[in-house]
Order: sequence, then C-alpha cells, then structure tokens
Amino acid sequence: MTCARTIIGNYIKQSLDFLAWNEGWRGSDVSEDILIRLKAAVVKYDVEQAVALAKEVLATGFDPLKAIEEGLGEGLRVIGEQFEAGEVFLPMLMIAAQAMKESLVILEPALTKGTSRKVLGRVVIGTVEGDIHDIGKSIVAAMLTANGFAVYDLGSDTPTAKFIEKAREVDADLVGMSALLTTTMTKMAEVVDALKQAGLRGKVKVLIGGAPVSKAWAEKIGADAYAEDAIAAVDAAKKLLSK
Ligand code: B1M
Repeated sequence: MTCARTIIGNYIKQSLDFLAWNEGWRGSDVSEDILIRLKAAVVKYDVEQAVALAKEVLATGFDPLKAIEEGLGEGLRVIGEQFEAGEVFLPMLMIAAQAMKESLVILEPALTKGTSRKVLGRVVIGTVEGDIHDIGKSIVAAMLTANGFAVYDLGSDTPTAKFIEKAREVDADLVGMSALLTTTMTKMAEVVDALKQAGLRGKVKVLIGGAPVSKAWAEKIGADAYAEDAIAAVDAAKKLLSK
C-alpha cells in the first residue's frame, strides 16, 4: 500500500514538475509569460483573449505600459510585417488592431492613474491629415496626461488648420503630431509652416513621432524634437517645456 502511494505520489510530482516546466510556472519569469500571451492574442486575432489578458494585467498589478508596448504592440508589429509581406490582408489587420484598441480601453485608465496636479504644459496632439492610425498617438497622449500635461487630443486624420485653431484656443505650449504613413508624414511640415504663418511658432514647440518618422525628419521640417516611443515623448516634452 505504502509502495503504491509512493509510486502515485512520485507520478503526481513528476507530472506537476513537467507542467510547471512546460507552462513556465517556475524558473521562467511570470511577466514574460503575460507578454507572450498578449502578443499571441493579437497575432491570433483573438479580441476576447486580448481583453481578458488586459484585465489580468490590472488584476496582477503588472506594468500596463509594458503590457501595451512589449505585449500587444509587439503582436501588432508582427501582423504589420505579415501585411507588408502580403501574408495577411486588411480585414485581418483591422481585427488585430481591434484587439489592441479594446485592450487599451481597459489599460489606459491605469496609465493615467497617478496624474500629478501641477500642469507642466498644454499639449495639442493628433495624427496628421489623411492618416487614420491612432493607437500610438493615443498611448503618447495617455502618458503625457499621466505625467502632468494638459492634453487636447484631436484624434486622427486631423486637418492642418485644426492643429492651429486648437493651439490658439487653448494657448498651447506644445503641438504633438503622429504619422504612420510615408505619404502623410509630409503633413507634419505643413503644420510647422502653418504655425509659423499664424505667428505661433515662437511660443509653441513641436514634437513628432510615428514609425516612418525620425530625428533627421524632425530636423528637416524644423520640428523641435522627435520621440521614438511614449516614454521618450514624455522626456522630450518635459525638456522642451523646461527651456
Ligand atoms: Co496600417 N500601415 N494601414 N493600419 N498599420 C502600417 C503603418 C504599415 C507600416 C503596415 C505595413 O505595410 N507594414 C503601412 C504603412 C507603409 C508606409 O507608409 N510605409 C500601413 C498601411 C499601408 C495602411 C493602409 C494604407 C492599408 C490600406 O488601406 N491598404 C491603411 C491606411 C489608411 C489611412 O490611414 N489612410 C492602414 C490601415 C490600418 C488599420 C486601420 C487596419 C490599423 C490602424 C488602426 C488604428 O490605429 N486605429 C493599421 C495598423 C494597426 C497598422 C500597423 C500594423 C500597426 C500600427 C500600430 O498601431 N502600432 C502598422 C505596422 C507598423 O507600424 N509596424 C501599419 C502600435 C503602436 C503602439 O505603435 O503607432 O508606432 P506606433 O506608435 C508608437 C511610436 O511610433 C511612437 O510612440 C508610440 C508608442 O510607443 N509614436 C509617437 C507614435 N506617435 C507618436 C507621437 C509622438 C511621439 C511618439 O509625439 C507627438
């Protein structure tokens, strides 16, 4: 009897050890696991699973920005590459983006939670005209809000005149522009010129970002700074407005 118990006990132990190894419960980092699952949910176009995982991120106290950038965002990057290679088509790209957007609805409030009371500056932000990509811009807007900026988000496909109108209306210190298409990044130059024409350029700083944009492009069009991601955007905004 004792012998049978030992055999069964050993069997259970070995099975649990195997499961633990297989699932990455022990030895590997739990945080890596949630990032892998978030990425997989987007890559598999699984909107429900992405939303469930976003809730899990909040419940476990995992860093929401990391979940967005290194989990969901990584998934979208994979789909973007597959789209470019002609391996997936637009409807699939849209579902993957939906998985990210619905998860963001859950995660964004956690990004802006610790908002400080002191306003560091007024920022008008938007994706430029002709460009409907708004996920990255929304993350940047949320992070700026979280770090004490008053943010006026104009959304996507924002006409040049709208940037100027809003900057004037709210007495902006900074205009932030996002572009994801090589065909729309030229609109950033248009906004910089329009700010000059409106006599606002002396007061309003300009920050740009988005996948096809670079530091060199910022210099070329006369923007004050380029930021690669949301954290860099916050750093750049702080630096620009402290001068
Ligand atoms: Co589009 N798309 N898309 N797309 N899409 C890209 C951009 C593309 C690179 C895909 C590819 O071919 N590999 C390609 C552009 C090619 C090019 O111009 N060189 C492309 C294309 C071609 C298109 C269409 C033209 C497709 C078509 O219709 N045939 C069309 C465009 C329509 C239009 O805008 N007029 C289109 C449509 C779409 C969807 C609607 C399906 C969807 C967007 C949904 C939405 O945003 N509401 C979509 C998506 C999801 C993508 C990819 C896959 C992912 C973009 C994204 O959200 N990334 C993208 C491929 C890629 O980028 N690798 C692609 C995640 C996000 C967190 O990152 O936006 O880079 P990102 O933002 C980052 C940084 O860039 C930075 O910080 C953010 C956070 O880290 N940042 C800033 C961004 N803005 C900033 C502003 C700042 C500072 C930092 O300061 C103000």
